[in-house]
Formats: sequence, structure tokens, C-alpha cells
Amino acid sequence: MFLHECKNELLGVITKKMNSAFEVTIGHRIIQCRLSSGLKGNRSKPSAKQDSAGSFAGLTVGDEVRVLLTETNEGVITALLPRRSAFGRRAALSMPDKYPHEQVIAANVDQVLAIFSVAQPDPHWNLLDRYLVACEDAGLSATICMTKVDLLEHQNPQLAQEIMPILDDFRRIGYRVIFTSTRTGEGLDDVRRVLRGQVSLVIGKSGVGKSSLLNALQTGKPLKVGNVNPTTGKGRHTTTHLEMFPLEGGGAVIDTPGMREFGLWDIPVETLAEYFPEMRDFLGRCKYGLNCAHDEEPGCAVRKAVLEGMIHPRRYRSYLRLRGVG
Ligand SMILES: Nc1nc2c(ncn2[C@@H]2O[C@H](COP(=O)(O)OP(=O)(O)OP(=O)(O)O)[C@@H](O)[C@H]2O)c(=O)[nH]1
Ligand SMILES: [Mg+2]
Ligand SMILES: [Zn+2]
Repeated sequence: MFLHECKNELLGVITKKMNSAFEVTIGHRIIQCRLSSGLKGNRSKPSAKQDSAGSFAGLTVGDEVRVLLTETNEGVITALLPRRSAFGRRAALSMPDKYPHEQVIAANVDQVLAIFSVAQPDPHWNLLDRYLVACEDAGLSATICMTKVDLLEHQNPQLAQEIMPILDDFRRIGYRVIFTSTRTGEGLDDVRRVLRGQVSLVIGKSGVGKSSLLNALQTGKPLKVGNVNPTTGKGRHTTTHLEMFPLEGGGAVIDTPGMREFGLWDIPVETLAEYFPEMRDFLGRCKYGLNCAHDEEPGCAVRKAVLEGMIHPRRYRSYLRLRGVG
């Protein structure tokens, strides 16, 4: 699946990233690679939005690269091929003097599997809204996967009453929602169907069960799984690197470390409403046309739609918060 050849360099796909070390899959071979000094030098480029051949903003899993093999059978990544897609976030700034920039989490993926557990940890809907906006911006379809559904059925029936209306609304506005449990096997066939033949990126907070789900699908070697702190409901950041696994029958899936933060990168306020599918029908119908921020303006068609139950008030509040007016 990953085989190409070009002159004396090889073309491959980055299938694992650990800090600054990479594994590149070339055909059936996995080559340990480092970056050429030329590529490292390009790190000052602040935006990955213009990423294409030659512009570099942090290579990541899914990237197609040129690799020069050394005598010791290690590789040097010499070039990044143009990306077909990039899913990113605002980079968490570990050093105060660093410029704000995008961190591309994965490249060339077809779709995103946004994972939330029904409990332990509790779902965080505003975070889901941000994931979905990032997917819309990247032009990627998204499936919402609710894990640990065994907890819903046996331990907390009240929880179902809380979360089902919210998930029904996500379905109504066009997102696919699936329910899984690695304990009972529920929904695993649904996940297989969604993943088949596609390159999928699995994202979600630590402890929601991303690696457990991939283990249940038997995508390859068993992945490390960590328990959730019973008091705080938080995961323990068990997965610490990005890795892509080929799927039997085609496609691949990328496991990621749980992200502590997920900030949106470079979404113009004017386009934000377009990234809420349920708002699209009302855009341009406000008194102030496309200049409306859909906040307190008179004659706002979006706010009217909220009052009439066409847009969920929670989603609307989430929109306002992202727009910086909520
Ligand atoms: N009850 C229940 N627990 C589950 C299920 N799936 C996973 N878990 C548990 O959830 C905990 C976290 O699972 P992981 O797969 O390590 O979660 P992760 O999302 O990969 O976490 P990070 O790697 O830290 O980002 C483990 O204790 C799992 O046993 C499920 O379907 N039901
Ligand atoms: Mg994990
Ligand atoms: Zn408006």
C-alpha cells in the first residue's frame, strides 16, 4: 500500500512519530528516519495552512515523504510531498516565547473519528463542537463515536436521558453517531464499516478508549491501555505517540495521544457559522446579511432559528463562544 520509487530516493508514508523520530513505511519495510537538516531548518514557517511541497510546518503521521537510505539502512527524510488534507489545532504553547502556530496532527487522512466516552471521562460537548469545526475547515467528514456504552446501560440510566438528546441533534444536523463497547463488543462492526477503505484519524481526550477500540478491532500489535483515575475521571495519557496501522481489507487508522487542549487555528470569524451545518440555511437571511455576527443584531435569522428550535441552543452558545462574543 505504501510503495513507490523515484530515482535513487524512495517515497513512503510516515506511519509513526515519536518526538523528532519517525518511522516511514515503504512498501512492506519500516525504516527509522530522521529529518534532513534542510527540513529542520524550515521550522520557522509559522503556518501549515499553506503547506504544500516545500513548505514545512512539522512533519507528521500520514505525510508522504522522500527518503534517502543510508548505508546503515536508516533513512533521511529529504522532502515532504503536497498534502491532500491536514487536520490541525492551535499548537499548545509550551514555551512562552514561541509564536502561535498550527500543529498538524495528521496529514492525508480521509476522515476523523471523534471519540467520546459516555462516562469516565464524561463527554465534553463543546470540545466535540471544536473538533467538528476543525473537520469542516479541513474538508474532512467526521463520525462521532461514543465509547463505553456498557456504562450507560448497566450503571447509569439517567445518563442516557442526558446525552441522547444531544446526540440526536448531532445526527439531525448530519453527523454519523455510533455507540461502542469493547466490553460487550457492541458497535464494533459499525466502526469496521466506517473505517473500511479509508484513512481515519482517531482523536479524543485521554482515557476515552481510543487504543482499546483499536485493540478490539485487532488492527495489529496490541496497544497499551491505561486506566482512568476513578476520582477525577481523567485518563493517564497512556498513548504518547502517533501511529498509523493498516487495516485488513484496505485503509488505515491513526491512534493519537489524548490531547489536553484543542484550540482552533486560524478560522476566520466570518466563516465560522458555515462550519455549523445547521446554520447554513439561515446565513445571508439576516437583516445585516453576511455582516451579521448572529449575536444581538436585530433581524438575525440564526437567532430566530434558535428560538424556533431549528438550532440547538447549546450549539448556538458554542458558536458564540468560538466567535468570541459568548
Ligand atoms: N467500561 C468500559 N471501559 C472501557 C471501554 N473501552 C476502554 N475502557 C477503559 O478505559 C480506559 C482507558 O482506555 P484507553 O484505551 O487507554 O484510552 P485512550 O483513549 O487510548 O487514552 P490515552 O492513550 O491516554 O489517550 C481503560 O481502563 C480501558 O479499559 C469500554 O468499552 N467500556
Ligand atoms: Mg491510547
Ligand atoms: Zn444573524
